[in-house]
Amino acid sequence: MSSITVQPHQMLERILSLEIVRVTERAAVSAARLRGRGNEKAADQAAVDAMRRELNKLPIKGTVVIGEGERDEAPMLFIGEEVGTAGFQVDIAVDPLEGTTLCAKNMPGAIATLAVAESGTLLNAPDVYMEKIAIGPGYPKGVVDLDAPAGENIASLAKAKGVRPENITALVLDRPRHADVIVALRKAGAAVRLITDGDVAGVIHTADPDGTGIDIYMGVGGAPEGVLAAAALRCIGGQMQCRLVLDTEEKRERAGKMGIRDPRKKYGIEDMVKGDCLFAATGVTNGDLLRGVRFRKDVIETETVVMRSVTGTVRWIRADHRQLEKFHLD
Ligand code: VTB
Repeated sequence: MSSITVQPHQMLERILSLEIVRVTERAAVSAARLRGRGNEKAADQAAVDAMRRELNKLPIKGTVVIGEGERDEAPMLFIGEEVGTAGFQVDIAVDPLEGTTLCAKNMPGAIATLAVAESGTLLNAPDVYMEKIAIGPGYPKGVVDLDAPAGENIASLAKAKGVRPENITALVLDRPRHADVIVALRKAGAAVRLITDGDVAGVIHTADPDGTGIDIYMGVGGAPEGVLAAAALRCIGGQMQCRLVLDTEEKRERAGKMGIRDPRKKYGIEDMVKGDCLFAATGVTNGDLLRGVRFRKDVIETETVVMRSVTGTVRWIRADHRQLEKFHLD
């Protein structure tokens, strides 16, 4: 007889790692119907509705800690909303449509994503900006630092990788606020790849530099997206440091209400995701990470990545959905 006993909550967690795939799949299909229609709100709402419906079928007692906004302003999947039928208590971070603009313009990189973790272990981040730096696995701890100049980070990353700075590529959101950092990165010799949106996938790209060509992610993006990306890196490895941008009294107060005592705190992955977690993302539009939803005559195809931190397993799931009537109800 095997001496290994699997606790009920561990078993549930294993089962959930496949169950949450359905959740992001359905959100992605609903959003994908609205690709290229120029209506960000409608696409987002479709993804939110589908994700909520699917989350409410899961055997969990889930609390949304990263969601679509505060209770008053967001009709669904608001922070504090309870989802699921009952059972093991979990924190849930959702971004039903990460890259609403990408979807509305039918540009690459929109995804439907979520993370699940044991109750009380995900950072309750307000919807503010967050400074971020991330690299993939296999480097000594502390090789890059959020507070070091961009040039220094590139030099030490190149050294650790055993290449010249010219062989390092940094991914940065294309925003005016990043003008200085882009200049500094190029001055240090690095190539800069710019994205218009989608820094959850952007951070994940650093985990596979050979496949994606991205060695490092740097810049200021959304805090909710930061927590989701941290959950992914917790599963696949890598380093990430972040700091909330709490530059007004109002934001500091909001953060305070969410339990944030030190507004200048530098968060590592383990500070944002304190325990084991699951992460899933399904492609909405085609992207480097995931293929977008394809509507064929009799089949809807989806592609999903699902990760589990306990084992570090990463599954790539291509699904053919045949009961189209079900999907047409969305
Ligand atoms: C990023 C990006 C997101 O928000 O987090 C960005 O990854 C940050 O906000 O896809 P700004 O757009 O204000 O710069 C998104 O673009 C989505 O809202």
